[in-house]
Amino acid sequence: MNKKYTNRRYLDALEKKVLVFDGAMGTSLQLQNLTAEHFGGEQFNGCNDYLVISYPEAVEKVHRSFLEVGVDVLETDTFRSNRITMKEYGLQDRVLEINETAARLARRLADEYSVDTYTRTQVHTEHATRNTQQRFVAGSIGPSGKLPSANDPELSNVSFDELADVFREQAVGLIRGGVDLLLIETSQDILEVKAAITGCHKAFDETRVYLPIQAQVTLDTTGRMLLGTDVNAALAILEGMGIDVIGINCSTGPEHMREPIRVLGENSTLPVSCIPNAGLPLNVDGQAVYPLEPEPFANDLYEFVTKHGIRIVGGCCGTTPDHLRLLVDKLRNTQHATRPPLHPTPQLASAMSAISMRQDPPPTLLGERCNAQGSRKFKRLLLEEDYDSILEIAREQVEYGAHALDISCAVTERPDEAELMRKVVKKLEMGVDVPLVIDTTELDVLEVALKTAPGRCLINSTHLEGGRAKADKVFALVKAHNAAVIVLTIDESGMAKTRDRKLEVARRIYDIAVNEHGLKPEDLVFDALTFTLATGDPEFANSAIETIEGIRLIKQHLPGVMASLGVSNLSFGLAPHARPVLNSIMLHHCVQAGLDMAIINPAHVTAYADIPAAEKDLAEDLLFNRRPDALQRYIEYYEKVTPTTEATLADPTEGMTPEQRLHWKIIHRHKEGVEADIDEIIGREVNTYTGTQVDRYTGKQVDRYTSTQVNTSNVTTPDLPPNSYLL
Ligand code: THG
Repeated sequence: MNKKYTNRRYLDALEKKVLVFDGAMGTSLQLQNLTAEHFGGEQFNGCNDYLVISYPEAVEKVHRSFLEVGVDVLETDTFRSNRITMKEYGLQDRVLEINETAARLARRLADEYSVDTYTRTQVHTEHATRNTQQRFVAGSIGPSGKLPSANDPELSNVSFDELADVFREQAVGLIRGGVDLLLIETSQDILEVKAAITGCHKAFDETRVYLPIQAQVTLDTTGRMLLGTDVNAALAILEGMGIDVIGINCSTGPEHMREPIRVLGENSTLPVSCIPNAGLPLNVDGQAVYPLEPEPFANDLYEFVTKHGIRIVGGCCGTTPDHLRLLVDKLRNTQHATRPPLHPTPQLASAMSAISMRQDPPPTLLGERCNAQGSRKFKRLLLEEDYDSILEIAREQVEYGAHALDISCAVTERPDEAELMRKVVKKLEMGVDVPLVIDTTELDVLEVALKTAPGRCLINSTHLEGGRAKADKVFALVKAHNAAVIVLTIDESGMAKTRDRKLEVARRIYDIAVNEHGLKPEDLVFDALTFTLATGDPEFANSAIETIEGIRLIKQHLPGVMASLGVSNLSFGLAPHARPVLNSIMLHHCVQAGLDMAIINPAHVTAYADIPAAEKDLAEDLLFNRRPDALQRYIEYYEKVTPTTEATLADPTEGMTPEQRLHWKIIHRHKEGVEADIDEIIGREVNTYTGTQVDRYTGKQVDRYTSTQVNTSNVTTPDLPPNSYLL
């Protein structure tokens, strides 16, 4: 579905040339040595945004200084003109007026200069060429000063809806004043960016004026936003939110933006903008001084355009008309680098970082233990509201290899699932660096989760059991919040049991989601569902086969979509120690058929190659319904095997030497503790003089011939195919 724009002049111009934004407003106003009188009195002193009302000449002067050097886009002087920030000056009820006034001012000047080039050409040359430079106005929307995803009670005491409404109001003022685009900039908290985008969309619906949105985050010198979000995560979270340009601005000079700009240039399907400061500020007598000269500033941005395909550049704090003049001159007649069309792999994101939804090798493991219906322990902790211990379960899942975490807070004892979900999501988003899978059947719970999670979530799940009304609501939420969604193959006549029915239901839901709601096939993850094989009910004896083949059909016939499965359902009812092998074997065959994701306890996943042949045969007999007594034989086998206790399951590397442990972690892809193991191994420096090793941490001498020595012959390499984890 193509977006409809009331005014797409900015986007059209962007197709033709690199666009240059103006330079600093704040530092340029400072140079004018304005007094309290200019600001309209002591109570507004220092409120740059109020100048558009109290002394617009000052703002006009800055705008003109940049138009004169040839920039394409003016930013309105409204960076702080939202209700929350303006409250500091008691101006919270004049937000609409300030934004509209600022936008009108910039609009008038931009229009004046749009024809100016033409007139001057006529005056100064004999053969006037029509060379009109269009000038645009970007409505500047800076942060509110709140940090909705932080833990700080004061800074985060604002809801997503409140924030969205604050930005809606500002956007309405800017739209009324005639801006060409809305610019969300200098964002510190990715959740606030989502709220701001949501607010802009609301403003479009309210004014019936639909404009492009450019969203820019601010990264520190380490490449992260204030609360830790890196640029890959920002891209994954924002790209599908209905914005038109993504970029970075402020905080550093261009030199520190090189790496994130390369990442955006290579991975963003949207045009990318880059608006740096004139270097990192120096503190000179308590004043911020921006030291980067025009030449290196313009050179770096020129490189970003020609090397990384950046389409929009400009200047933030400390940049002067001289910086912008040089930039405009350097970019005259310069084309941005083009790149082959991107086929990005779909991503999920935590608040910090992004992961591919298709892990290589597959599958993406969605840890199942944070589920009040699937774990007695989690349920107890939830009822006790022991969020620290819940975080521990989550971390443990991640340590065992979970790439994302399935979260379900439905408990019959409590009516407030939404509030429990909000608290768990908030705790986990800041406590574990993996994306969240929101497992709920309730729309209100889903909405709360999406408004609390800074990351890009996967929703679990929707289906057509009660018709399509509810699925329509879920897809609308998916679209509005740029989530991905698991879709179960269930329709009005129940859970699809055969491979063909599974495909049929999947096709129908695909059509609704993609063709009617405008979701991308990559946003959909089909769950072909499986029944337990533990009942021995002949009706379900082929259900694993139908599920495996259903996955194959769905992946074949619906290009772009992914497939997931709640694997443990298969072994419900079997003795706990009999379940992991059956689950692991099922997982292997599903992955062969095209499964991308598995909801499973990662601690219980065993690589196919590590399962003894006898157990493999027993499990496959049952899975593929190869003999009538398969279930009985499977159960009997595990009755004879002593159950492994949870304690030993809890640490499969217990008792291993550091080398064995490292090897185990590498083949099982557990990155946690790998560095410590390596340090421990290489840390035993060999003292050549005495011929003994000294442990780097304890300083103790280690006998070379005890079991703790480096002895690679201890490490056996199982016979595994390349890239093998589960295959
Ligand atoms: N598809 C999708 N989502 C799902 C499922 C699915 N979500 C829920 C479930 N199925 C997957 N999650 C679990 C979680 C736990 C168990 C099974 C599936 C489980 N728990 C043990 C039990 O109940 O016996 C352990 C109980 C305990 O520790 O107290 O088996 O299919 N999309």
